[in-house]
Amino acid sequence: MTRTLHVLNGPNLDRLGKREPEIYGRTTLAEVEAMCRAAAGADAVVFRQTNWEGQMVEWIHDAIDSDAAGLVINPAGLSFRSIPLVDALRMFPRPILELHISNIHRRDALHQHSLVSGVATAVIAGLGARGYATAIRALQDLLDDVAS
Ligand code: DHK
Repeated sequence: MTRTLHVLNGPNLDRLGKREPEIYGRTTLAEVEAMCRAAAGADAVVFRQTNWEGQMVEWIHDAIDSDAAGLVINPAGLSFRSIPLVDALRMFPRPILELHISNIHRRDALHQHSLVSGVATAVIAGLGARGYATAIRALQDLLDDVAS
């Protein structure tokens, strides 16, 4: 059976490629999506980005209701303040890979404490855009472990 992995991206990630390239690099979100699909291989990928907290919550509900096999989420700025996002993720019954392009632990105090990390299965930060492919492969490894 084909597994479906959801890759959700939060506020301002639609600006990747031109947004603070010294922090986020020059890879665009379209290129990130292509990387995710290539890394996923036979697994299907639902790839989404929103600047709206409520939309992100709705997409997590959709991942739950559509029986998504796993979730990669870059919550971006929502990481540090969104209780609704944390509450929604707590309902997701499968592995959650939290991803940050930058190493948030080396950044200013505002960007260091992710609330999402408290509900994520694992966290990847600081690998740049290639971290998305790493996250997809890590998610697949976790799912393969559960299946075997
Ligand atoms: C992206 C953002 O937009 C910031 O709010 C986070 C994250 C870091 C990233 O590195 O992908 O702090």
